[in-house]
Parts: sequence; C-alpha cells; structure tokens
Amino acid sequence: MKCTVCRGPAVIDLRRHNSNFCAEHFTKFCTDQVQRTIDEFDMFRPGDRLLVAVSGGKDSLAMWDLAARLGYEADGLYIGLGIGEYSDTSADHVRRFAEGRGLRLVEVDLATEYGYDIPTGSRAARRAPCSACGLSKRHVFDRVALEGGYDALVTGHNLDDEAAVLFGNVLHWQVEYLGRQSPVLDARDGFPKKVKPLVRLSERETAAYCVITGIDYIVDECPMSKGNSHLGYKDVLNQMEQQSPGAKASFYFGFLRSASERFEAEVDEARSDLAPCERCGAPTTAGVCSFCRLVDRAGGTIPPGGSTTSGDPASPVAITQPVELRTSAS
Ligand code: Q46
Ligand code: ZN
Ligand code: ZN
Repeated sequence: MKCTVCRGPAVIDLRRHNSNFCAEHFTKFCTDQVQRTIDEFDMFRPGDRLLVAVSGGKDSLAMWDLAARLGYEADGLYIGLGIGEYSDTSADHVRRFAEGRGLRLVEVDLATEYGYDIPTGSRAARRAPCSACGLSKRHVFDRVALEGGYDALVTGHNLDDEAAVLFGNVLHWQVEYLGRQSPVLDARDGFPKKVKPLVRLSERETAAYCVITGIDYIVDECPMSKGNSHLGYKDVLNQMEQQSPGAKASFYFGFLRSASERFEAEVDEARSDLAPCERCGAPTTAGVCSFCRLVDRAGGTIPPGGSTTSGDPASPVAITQPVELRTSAS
C-alpha cells in the first residue's frame, strides 16, 4: 500500500476518499480537513481566543492539538465528573498533554464546586447518567466560555458522533434538535458560540491521528456509557459505511446542505421565550433552569454569585466563581 501523495509506504487507507497516506501526509490531510471546516463554516479566525472542551479522549485531545498546530490561541477546559478511576485517569492524560505542550488548562471539579458528582447526582436526580452528565457539562462549558470572554467554545465531536446524533434525531423526528445540528452555532441569547471543527474526520481517523502524532489519550470508554443509544446508531452507520464508503459523510453533509435550514424556525420558536434562570442566570425557558434543578435534587449547591450568562456574551467577564486555573505555560 503506497501513499497517494508521495508513493512512500502508507500507514492508513481511507476508503471514502479513495486514498492511502504515509504518516506525514495523513497528518497534513487531518490539518487540511480541519482548516477547511473552520473556514467553510466561519468558525473562528486567527487572533480569536478559543476554549477547547477536553475529556482526555482521542477526539478532544486531537482537537486541542490541531487548534494549537494550526496557530490558534486555544485553552483547554476539563470538567471533573467524579466517575471513579475513569475520571482520575482522564484528568492525568489531560494534565500531561497540557504540560507537555505548555498549554493553559482550566479545571472545574463538579464535587468541589457544586457538591455532587455524576454517579451519585444522576441516581439522586433519577436521570440517566449521560443525561445528567450532558446537562452538567453544557452548563459548565457555557459558563466558563462566557466568563472567560472566549470567542468560541470548541468541542471534539467527529463525523461519527454527528452522523449518529442526526440519525437519532431523524429516527425520532426531533425537529428542534435537527435545527441545531450545524457544526457552528453562533453566540446568542446568553449562549457562547459553539463549534465542531472535527466533523470532517471519522472516529478511526482521530484515533489514527493521535497514534501517529504521539498523543497519549485515555483508551478506556466511560463506564457509564453502556446502554447509550448513540452507540447503537454508530453500529448501524458503521455497517452502512462498510457496504458503502462515504455513506456517513453523505448523510451528514447532505443534511447540512439540503435540509438543515428547514428546521431553523423550530429553534427560533423554542428560543423565543428564553429568560435568565432565577438561580444561576443561565438562559432557560423555565423559571429555574434544568441544571439548577439537577443540582438541587442531587443535594449540591449553586455557588453564590450566580452566573454572568445573562450578560453580553461578547464582552469579557471576570471568572467570579472558584475555577481552578492550571497553567503550565508560566
Ligand atoms: S462521560 Fe458523561 Fe459521556 Fe460518561 S456519563 Fe455519559 S456523557 S458516557 S461523553
Ligand atoms: Zn506520503
Ligand atoms: Zn440555573
């Protein structure tokens, strides 16, 4: 197997691109795909300050690495979820990554800051772990991005993730979610700008990128992911991809091109009655947001001072809550 670019020995074949690459040209392929996505969707520009949500897994660390490699100013945000050994190990991977590259890492520990962790909190609140976890992460991502005055919150969702979410949303005709399927959501209504520059890379490609560039990521899956319906959707899509290389990309990008606009009205309608949460100030359609209700039921506390999320998302705001800052650059 030879590299399509230089004819040297190839280390990976990409059937949907009808190409094989050596290590050097595969790395270039990944950086080109990500830069193309950033430009095409106008995600961010040189000089913007980025906050990359990192879990210690392959996708988020690849994302942080690619953002830094492409010359963007990117800090990392790690949330301590309290999922036993998995969380301890993932935190180690993130810290080592940041220290090794001199990148700035912001850490928020749910137990320290809000008085609950995902296993006990989800049980007490009678929510599925991934539902309590997703809600908690979204709240903290938004808060730190706004309070830190970042221009965009960057996540490492890859093509497989986005195709699986789209598949689930189509299967259940979740029209409001279909309107939010774009890899870029502009800042509005008290939410920060959110972008997903990895949507042109598959899960296999982000894993290969990490191996080839020497990124030491946590290989173990989160022990609470069992039963997550997205894993089933990924299996179905992988079978289709096997039969027909490029099926996932055509499903996802075809939707963005031909159908996503048709669902935007549903999102506008859902956002029309957003108001600041009475407890934390985050935008909500209820008086008290679902995050604050989760924290209450989990027996935790909302730190005093609420949140600045009701302010102008474009203006930098001081971090008013006890966010631990680790910076290995200084
Ligand atoms: S960390 Fe949290 Fe994931 Fe674990 S509990 Fe579910 S959502 S699977 S990305
Ligand atoms: Zn090559
Ligand atoms: Zn709230």
